[in-house]
Amino acid sequence: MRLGIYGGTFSPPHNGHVEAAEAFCREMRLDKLLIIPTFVPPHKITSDDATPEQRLEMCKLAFSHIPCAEISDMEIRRGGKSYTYLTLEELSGDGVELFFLCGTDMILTFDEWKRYEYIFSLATICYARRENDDQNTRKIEEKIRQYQNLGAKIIEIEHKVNEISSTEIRSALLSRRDNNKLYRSVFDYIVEEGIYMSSDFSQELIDRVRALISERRFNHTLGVVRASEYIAKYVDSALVVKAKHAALLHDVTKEMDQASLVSSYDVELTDDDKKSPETLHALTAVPYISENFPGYAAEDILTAIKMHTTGDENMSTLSKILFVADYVEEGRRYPSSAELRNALYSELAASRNKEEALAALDSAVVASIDFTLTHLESCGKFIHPKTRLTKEAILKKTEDK
Ligand code: DGI
Ligand code: FE
Ligand code: FE
Repeated sequence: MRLGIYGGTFSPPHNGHVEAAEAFCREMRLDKLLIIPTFVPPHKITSDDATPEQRLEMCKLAFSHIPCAEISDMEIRRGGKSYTYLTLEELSGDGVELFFLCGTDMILTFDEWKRYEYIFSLATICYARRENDDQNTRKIEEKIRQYQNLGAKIIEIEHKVNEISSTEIRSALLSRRDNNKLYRSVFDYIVEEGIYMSSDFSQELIDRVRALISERRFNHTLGVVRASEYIAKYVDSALVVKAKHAALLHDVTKEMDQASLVSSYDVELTDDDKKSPETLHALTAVPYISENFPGYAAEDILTAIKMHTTGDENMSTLSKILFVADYVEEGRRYPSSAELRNALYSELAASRNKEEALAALDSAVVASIDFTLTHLESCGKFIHPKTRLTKEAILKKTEDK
C-alpha cells in the first residue's frame, strides 16, 4: 500500500492545503492519504483559536471529498511535540510504503529535524515548490543532494504551492468575511462555532479599527492582541480582556497626520516629544480614543496606550504587557523580536507564580528597550529620554528587591 502523510496545524485548513493534498494523491498514486493535524501546546492557543477537535472537524470538511483521504488524530492524541519520526515509525509496517509531503521551506531545514536520517529510512520525502521560491533553486538542489548522500529518497511533486497565509485568513474571519480561500463548509463551520472571532470584541469594534488602519497595520494589531493575551494569562489573568482591548486600539492613530491630531486635540508636547515624531501616535491615540471609542477609554487602558512606544518610569503591569507585546508580536520581521519572544514565552511557561512571570516581563521590557536603543542609535535618531528612564527604573527596582 502506498500511504501518504500530510501534517500541519490546519488552523484553518484552506484551499492551498486541499490543492496540495490532491496533487500529492495524484502524483504519487497514493492508495491512502492520512491528513494529520499536529498537536499544538495549550500555551500556544489563545481563547479565540480552534480547539484540536475543531481542527479535526474542519479537516474532515475540507479534505473528505478526496477519495483516499482520511483524517487522523494520532498526533493530537499523542500530545507533546509532534515529532515526525514517531508518526512515521507508528505507521510503517510490512507492505506499507510511506510518502511524506513537505514544502520547500521544510526541505531547507530538514536537517534540523529530530532523527531526520531515520525519517529518510522510513519514508520517501515528497516536496512541492512554492510559487515564489525560484531564487532558492540552487540552495534546494544542494540540500537535496546532501540528503541523497545520506540515503534519502526525494521526489518533487508537479504542483506549485499556492501561498495562502493562515494569518490573513484569520484576520478576514474576524469580520466574518469569506475571502474565497476556504471551503464554504469550513467557513460556515467557523462562523457557527465562532472560532477565530474574539468574543472579547464586538463586530462593530473590530470593523471600526480595521477601517482606520492599513491591512498590514491591522495584522500587526491582531498579533499584539494575541501576544497580550498570552502574556497577561501568566502575569495577571484578570488583565486579559483589558490587555486585548488596549492592544486592539494601541496604533489606531499611527497612520494619521500627527500634526493635525496634535492641533485639533490640543495635545501638549514636550520638546523631547517634538524631537521624536515616531512616538507621537501613542500620545495622540489618547484623546482620539476618548472621543471615538468612549466605551473603551478606561484610564488604565489609555495610560498603557500612551506609554506603549517610549515606556515610562512608572508603568503598570497592563502597560508593560502592551509594551512588550508590541515588540514580540509574531508578525514583526526583525530577528530580535523572535529572539525575545522565544525567551519570554519559555520563561513565562516555566514560571511557578505571578512574581516569576512579572520578573520575566520586566526583563523583556528592558531587553526590548535595549534592542530599540541599538536600532535608534544605528540610524542616528534622537532618543526620547523616557526610553532610557524606563529601563533604568526597572533595573533599579529589580536591584532593590
Ligand atoms: O507603532 P509600532 O510600529 O507598532 O511600534 P512603536 O509604537 O513602538 O513605535 C516604534 C517606532 O518608534 C520605531 O520607529 C522606533 C520609534 N521609537 C521608539 N522609541 C523611541 C523611538 N523613536 C525615537 N525618536 N525615540 C525613542 O525613544
Ligand atoms: Fe505604536
Ligand atoms: Fe504597535
